[in-house]
Amino acid sequence: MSLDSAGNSIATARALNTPTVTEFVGLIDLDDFFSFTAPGPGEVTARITGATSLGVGVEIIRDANSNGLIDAGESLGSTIGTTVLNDTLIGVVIPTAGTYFAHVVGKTTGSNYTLSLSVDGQTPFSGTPLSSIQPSPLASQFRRRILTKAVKV
Ligand SMILES: [Ca+2]
Ligand SMILES: [Ca+2]
Repeated sequence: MSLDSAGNSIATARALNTPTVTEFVGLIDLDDFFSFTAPGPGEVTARITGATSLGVGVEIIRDANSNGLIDAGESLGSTIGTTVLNDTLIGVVIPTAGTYFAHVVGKTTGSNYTLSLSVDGQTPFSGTPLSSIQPSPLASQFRRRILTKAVKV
């Protein structure tokens, strides 16, 4: 049994709640998928450090049609195929708030790696909960109801 903590597809992506994660890719597990939430439009930096073999790359994915597959145009930026040890992916444009995926790809020569993600230099994983940035439809309905009541009274 594998101790793989990050699934091999969008559907089994591991939700990141910290800006860095350390994992392994290699012959027994060539893909790791992580999901993260962007609070709004911006640019993502994805840095690989700690790799001990060449070819550990990362791509940022937006599953725009939510079908769990990486369709044409859904890879927003990639260092997959890199020949640089510990390559960094810079300036990946995030068009809108939402869930995005970081897909780490390894080679048959196994390697540990640490993935560090940031959005516009800010970490999306700490501070104010991202969900509070955009009020939910229920919350605004509730607010409208209170306002209506206040006007009537
Ligand atoms: Ca995996
Ligand atoms: Ca898709």
